[in-house]
Amino acid sequence: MNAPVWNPAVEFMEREALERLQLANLRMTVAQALKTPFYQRRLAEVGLTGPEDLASLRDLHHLPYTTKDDLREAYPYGLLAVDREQAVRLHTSSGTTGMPTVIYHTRRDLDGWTELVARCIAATGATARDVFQNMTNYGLFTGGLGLHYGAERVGMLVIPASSGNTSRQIQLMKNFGVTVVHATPSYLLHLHSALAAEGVSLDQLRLQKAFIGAEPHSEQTRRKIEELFRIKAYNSYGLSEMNGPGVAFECLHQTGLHLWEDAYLLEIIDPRRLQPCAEEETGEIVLTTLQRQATPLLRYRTRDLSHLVSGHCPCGRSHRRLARIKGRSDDMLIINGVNLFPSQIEEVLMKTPEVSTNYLIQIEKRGAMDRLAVKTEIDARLFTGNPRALDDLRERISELLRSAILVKPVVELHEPGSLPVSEGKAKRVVDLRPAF
Ligand code: DLL
Repeated sequence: MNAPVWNPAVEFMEREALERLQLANLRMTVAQALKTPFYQRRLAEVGLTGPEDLASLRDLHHLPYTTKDDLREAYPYGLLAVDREQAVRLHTSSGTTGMPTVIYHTRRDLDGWTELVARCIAATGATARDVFQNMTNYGLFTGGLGLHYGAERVGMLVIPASSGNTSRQIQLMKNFGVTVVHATPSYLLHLHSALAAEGVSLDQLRLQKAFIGAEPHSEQTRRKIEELFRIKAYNSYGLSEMNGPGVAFECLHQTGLHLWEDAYLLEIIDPRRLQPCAEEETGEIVLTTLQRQATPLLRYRTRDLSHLVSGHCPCGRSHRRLARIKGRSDDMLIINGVNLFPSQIEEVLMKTPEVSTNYLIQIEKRGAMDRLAVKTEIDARLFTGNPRALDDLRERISELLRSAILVKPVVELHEPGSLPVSEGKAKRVVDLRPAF
């Protein structure tokens, strides 16, 4: 063992024992799911009458998938598997892309979630000696309360700052000697660009670590955050349907995100054929809850794309690792017939030294053709009145993008602070093409 750890018995469990535990928990989950009319119907359709029909983990493939649309249809109470009195909290999705979805928790569910988040935090080496500022929204969004209770369980001094009010965030960090923060990567980049205006230098802060997640970001963005703040930034993956944060997290070694396999059964499938992907092949993450009472979910299709990292992590944990999320199967862009992901554009931008911290991708229809514009803020010092230098930079970025995504975009260079900023998840793509 070469790592700080919260629950060694589970985190270093031998694979065989872990799989036995998964099977027992899967059976419990199916029994629990059968308490909802939704799953009674779904499981009857595939001829499954009870948990005893699952002889091994391989039988998972007989279970039906669950989709976001299923959750929407079951809204508000259709997937509640316990008596209303046993549920003590609910979280809903924002509903910005349609009807909201809801997840209920019993006391035991909340305790289990808190333990998972505590595990994640401890795996990065954070301890009760740390002062932790949680910069994500407290409320229905799971990043606020999820991290909050996990951090308290670790024993950190928690500052529940919530999102927004950048000037206050910076003052809190400075006044309380904050050592660890939690935020979306886009917000942290924004916060860095606000430090100077607040008259605060890095030397006045005690920051050592950031937990970043809730939105796709590239390795280059992580490095940029690490360099700008001179800290370590750990990737955190989760989704409201699987509690929220605490599903998968990087440990000290930053070699992929350990997915807690005692709590979630992981599959990676080809989203078209609905068949398992080969080892290390990129596909859609499908998750089954293994410990939840109030809202058990079977084979939930996350739409998130990733692949498994092969080999063993030096930390010694037996829980497998997901590679950084590449994007969502539904945020793939098709530009004049070429498929690409916004993350490919971000990767190029963030390794271009002149580019600062904010960018926006805009797509429009021009006649029959799609027009891709990449708007990016650059270092203020480059606006020297020499248009030639800016033209060269614009052309260089455009060419770098063309070789990465096979489409040559129109690149626009903007001064820092001129593109819209979000306090939570960044909205990086504006698609103005008419919907058919
Ligand atoms: O974003 C939960 C969360 C809060 C995770 C705080 C991490 C930190 P939702 O609002 O339901 O829940 O959004 C979930 O966000 O399906 C992914 O598409 C995306 N996402 C979350 N974490 C990452 C990440 C929370 N580390 C959706 N990298 C997921 C890339 C991420 N995408």
